[in-house]
Amino acid sequence: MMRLFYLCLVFASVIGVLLIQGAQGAHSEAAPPQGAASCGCDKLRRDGAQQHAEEGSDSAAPAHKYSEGANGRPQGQMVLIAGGPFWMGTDDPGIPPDGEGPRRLVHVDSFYMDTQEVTNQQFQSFVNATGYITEAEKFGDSFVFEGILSAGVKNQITQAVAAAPWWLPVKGANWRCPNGPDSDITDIPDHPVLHVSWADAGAYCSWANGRLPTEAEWEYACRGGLEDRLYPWGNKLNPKGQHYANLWQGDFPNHNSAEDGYMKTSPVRSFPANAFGLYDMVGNAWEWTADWWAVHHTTERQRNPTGPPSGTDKVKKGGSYMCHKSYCYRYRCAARSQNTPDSAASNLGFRCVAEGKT
Ligand SMILES: *[C@@H]1O[C@H](CO)[C@@H](O)[C@H](O)[C@H]1NC(C)=O
Ligand SMILES: [Ca+2]
Ligand SMILES: [Ca+2]
Repeated sequence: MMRLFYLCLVFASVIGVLLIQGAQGAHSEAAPPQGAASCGCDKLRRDGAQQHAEEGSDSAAPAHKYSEGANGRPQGQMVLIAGGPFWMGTDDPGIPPDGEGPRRLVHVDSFYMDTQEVTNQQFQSFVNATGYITEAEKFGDSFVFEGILSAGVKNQITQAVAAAPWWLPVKGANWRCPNGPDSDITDIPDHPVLHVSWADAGAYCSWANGRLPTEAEWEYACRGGLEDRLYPWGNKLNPKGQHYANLWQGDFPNHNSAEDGYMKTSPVRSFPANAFGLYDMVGNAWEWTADWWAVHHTTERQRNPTGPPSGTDKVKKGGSYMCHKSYCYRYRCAARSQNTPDSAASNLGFRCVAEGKT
């Protein structure tokens, strides 16, 4: 415990500032009014993000490297998701510029899926076994929601992202220190791992004999067999007054009433599973998918679609504990958002899938 905490504090000596290049770039046009993109951290771009994207071979490397010697999955549980056709997307989009529509018929083959978001403890097992170093650790910083930073850390940061001022670039924030350098994961082993880039997530899944889900697989799984419903459990956000996901209640970003019991992330499986036995498909942490981002989709019937062949951003699904309807109505199965693959933040995690029976 002491050692882990020490590791976090080593980085705390200097709280730095990231220059956010291109924060007003291509995303702005796609973003809905009143900063609706905000809690999705899609305004966040690393300095030189473009350069990174072009070094494609770099980010692909870890997956291969760590797939060797993979020896079964730690702790986690997968369920078989029986394949079939489903209606992907919606003709009644909550956030039209996100490309939630049109509603289109898609078939996915059977696959196994983690019932839960990958946890800190699971990621620790991976790192213990492989010595993997995440991109945020290499960069030396990551984005943390200001509402979960300590005053000490917050006071030393002078620059935020203009379009989303509640995101602060924090030196020393990474999966081991998710709320900033004076935090650590010792007390939250069963919370979703955060501050993992797309390549980090892929490396973990590969090590665990899996891969990231396609957006179609993820959405099929989210819907849990229900047709034309907003959420994994139906159309009412809080059936019988119960909370079914870790979201934001109150006035974002200033007041989080935590009516659902959690100000930040919750332990995985804290809310009811959907009909497929999957927990936290919406809320808690956003989840990376394998697909590149695009907002125009064919209406032709598709089988196992994998998204566009290339792009600059990856699709993430499900929303997070920071999502409130007023700013980020993205805790719906059809909703989607995007980040550059090298992004990392205090509300972004993942789960893995594996090939199903053939
Ligand atoms: C990782 O390694 C550390 C140090 O050997 C050990 O204390 C810890 O229990 C390991 N964690 C997991 C999840 O394997
Ligand atoms: Ca909450
Ligand atoms: Ca989630």
